[in-house]
Parts: sequence; structure tokens; C-alpha cells
Amino acid sequence: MIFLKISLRNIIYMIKAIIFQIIISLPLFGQVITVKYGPLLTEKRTDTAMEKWRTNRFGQFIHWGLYAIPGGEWEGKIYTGAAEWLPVWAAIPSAHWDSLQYDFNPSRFDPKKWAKMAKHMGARYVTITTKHHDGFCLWPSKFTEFDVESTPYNNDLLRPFVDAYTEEGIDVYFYYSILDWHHPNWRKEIKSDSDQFAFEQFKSFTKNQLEELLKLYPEVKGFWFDGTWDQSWKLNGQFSYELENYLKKIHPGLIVNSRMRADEHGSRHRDSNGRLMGDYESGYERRLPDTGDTAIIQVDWESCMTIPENQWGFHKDWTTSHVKSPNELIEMLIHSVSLGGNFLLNFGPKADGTIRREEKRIAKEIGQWMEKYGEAVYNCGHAGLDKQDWGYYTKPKVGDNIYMTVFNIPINKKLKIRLPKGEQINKAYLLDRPNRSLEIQSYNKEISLVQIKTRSTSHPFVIVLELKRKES
Ligand code: FHN
Repeated sequence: MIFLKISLRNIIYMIKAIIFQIIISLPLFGQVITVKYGPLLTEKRTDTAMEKWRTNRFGQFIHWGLYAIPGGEWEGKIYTGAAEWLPVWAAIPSAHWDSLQYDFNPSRFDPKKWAKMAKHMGARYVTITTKHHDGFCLWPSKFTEFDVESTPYNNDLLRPFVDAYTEEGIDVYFYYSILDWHHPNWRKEIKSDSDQFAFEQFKSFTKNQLEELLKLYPEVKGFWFDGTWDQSWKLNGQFSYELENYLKKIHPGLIVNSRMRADEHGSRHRDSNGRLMGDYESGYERRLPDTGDTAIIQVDWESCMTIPENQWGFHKDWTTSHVKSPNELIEMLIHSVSLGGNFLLNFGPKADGTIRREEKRIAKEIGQWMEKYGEAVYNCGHAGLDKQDWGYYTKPKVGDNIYMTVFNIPINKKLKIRLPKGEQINKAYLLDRPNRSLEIQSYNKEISLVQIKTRSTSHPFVIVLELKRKES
């Protein structure tokens, strides 16, 4: 009897333990959480606008605003943090910061020069900060006085900017910060009814400004939202869902990044079931997916990158961190493309409207490289081959060729290639010397070697691989 009692208790205990195990492992078995305000679409977009976004691959990011005036320096002290966050680093009262608008006079702003520089660098799209976290607007907005119209410059900056870039054939995107340190109704958290009331006003302001931007600049291809990490915005999943839907209705083809959205459970970028919201993943800030993370090719994505360690707006002192070289930046670009992503490289113009010498030089060097090898970037994506130590494969959407962008040459000058079963190399040649084939050697059944002769170069270079099916 005792035996029976114990075993019954044990059985009940075991059943409880099993139920508990099942419950905790449900997410592993794909337990689905009900989400009403998740992605508008669950597949990659296939429309022309999104196809163009993918073809572009390389973009220029521009952070420009009042923060360019102090350039990271306040009352004689240099703050090494990001220049656009200076009001936080130096605890500057907002009235004091906002009065910088009376000093904003970019008299040397020549957007045609900017656009030409971007074009020569090889950028196919540009994303400019229309309003950053401090709330200052680069366009004359009906909904605030804290804009370019109330500066000594008193001219719309976005109109000539959009015209100049469009003329160069560069697609224009608008960065827009939801977070707004200037707006009286912005709330970080909703703690009371009055916060709720204020935030409702703020939501209308946001919607009005976005509509205004689309009306004034119908050429714009999309919005790049930022500053969406606070609880107030995350609690408004339904609103951001409806806003995305609405903006896309009034501006067909509009592209928005994943930062815009949270679902009704507060999950950002991806909904509570891991599905991407917005049209592309924009969480890769100053970082890239690991080269082995080929799962990322399931979605569209973009990495945005600074030239120094972490400076977006103009900072006077670039010596406080590592400044990436053109080769390092080219490698990041190719790394992105090899995993089917876009690369958005940031520039922080000065307050007078000119671009710093270092940025011009970097843009020029990248441009010289792109002119020669851009074929391995535009309209290219993941090649489906295992990455090797010499660099990255990319594959154009059209055609069968594969590009190998070489960053590291082995001492034996033989580049390893592991091919999928049934494939063999038909031909390999340097992209800039198509008439001379490179020697191919067999290493073993799966691996071939491409022999480089006396290549000595200070820049990465591209080899074209032509594959063919093995005869059986
Ligand atoms: O806080 C901003 C930062 O200043 C900059 O604009 C970057 C660009 O991706 N976004 C924010 C941080 O995520």
C-alpha cells in the first residue's frame, strides 16, 4: 500500500514535471503568439521600388543639424561621445541648445557638390536627417518653429538637396527621429493620464510632419525611422502599424526600415513571433552580421556605418578614435553585399555646409575603387558558396558569374574555392583584365585553387569566376 502511495505521488510528480517541460519548451516547438499589429507583409517585397532598393546596395548617410555648430565641444570642453548627443553629454538646458538655431547659417551649402561627391563615391541612394533627436527640422515645417525657416539662413535645405541628388540619379530617403527632445509633448514614458494626453498630441504631430514631408518632396523613396526605443513608442504598436499602412497608401512604393515598428506587445524590429516588421532590418548599426550568418539572407537588411568609431554628426576632433580607411570600408561594403545586404556610409557635414577634408578623401578613394569594381556590388547578393579567408563572394542577380573580392592574399598565392557538388570552374580572370585567364588547380575533389601570379596591390581586387556543370 505504502509502495502504491509513493508511486502514485511519484507519477503525479512526473506528470507535473512533464507538463512543465512542455510549457517551457513550447517556444522551441514554434508556439505562436497572437499578434494583430505585426508586419504588413510577411514575405520580402517584390515590387519595383524595393527591387531598386536592393539593386542600389551602397548608400550615403548624412547627419546634419544644429549639432554641427558646436561639433562636440561645449564651453571649451571636447566631449568624445557622438556629436549629435552633445546636449546629453554636456547636460545643456534645452533653451540653450535650441538657441543654436539663431547661429545656423550654412552659407556655403552647395548640394550639387554634395551630390556629385556621392555620385563619384558610387552611392546609389542617400539618407538625410530631416529631424534628429533634438527636434530641429531641415525643412520649413508648418508644425514647428524649430526649423530652418527660423534661422538666419531662412531657406529650405531639403528642396535643393532632393533636386541635386535626384539629378545625379541618386535615390533620396529621409531619416526621421520619432524621439524629440524639443517637443513639449514628447514623453519617454507614459506614467499618467496627462502623459497619455500629451503623447496623443505628439502622435498627431508626427503623422502631420511625415505627411508634410511626402507632400513637399514627393520624389522621396522612403523613411528611415530612428529614436523608437522608448516605452512610450513601444506601447503604441497599433499606431505605428496604422501609420506605416497609411504612409504607404498615400505614397505607393514607400520603403520603411524596421526601426519604425513595435508590435502591440512592445517587440521592436521583429514581432513577438520573430517576423520582420517594416521592409528591411535596420538594426545593424556600426556592425555587420557574422560572415557565417547566412540565415540573414531570408530578409532584406542594411548596415549603417560611421567612419570614426561612433560619430554621426560633425565632430571637430577625429583623433579620439580609430578612423576607418577606405579599404576597411570597402570590405564592410562587400561583406554586406555578400550576405544580401545594403551598406549605408555616414558623413557629417560642417555647420557652414561644407564637407570635411578627410571625408572627401575617403569618398574619392572609395569611388575610384567602385568605378573599377562596382560590378561586384550593384544588384549583387549572396553567392551560395562557403566563405574563404581571402575575402568574399558576391553574385549578380542576372547571369551566372560569381565575383571574388580579394582582401587577403595567401603566401602561396593560391585562393581556395569550395564548389557545390556537380560544379566546376570553367574560367577565372581578373575583372580589370578579362582577356587573361588565371590558372586553376585542383586541390582535392571538392576544392579548387585559383593561382594568382604577381599581384601586388594596396587595394582589394576582383576575380570573375565562371562555373559550369561537371559532365557526368
Ligand atoms: O542616437 C542615434 C544616433 O545619433 C544616430 O543617428 C544613429 C544612426 O543609426 N541612430 C541612433 C542610435 O541608434
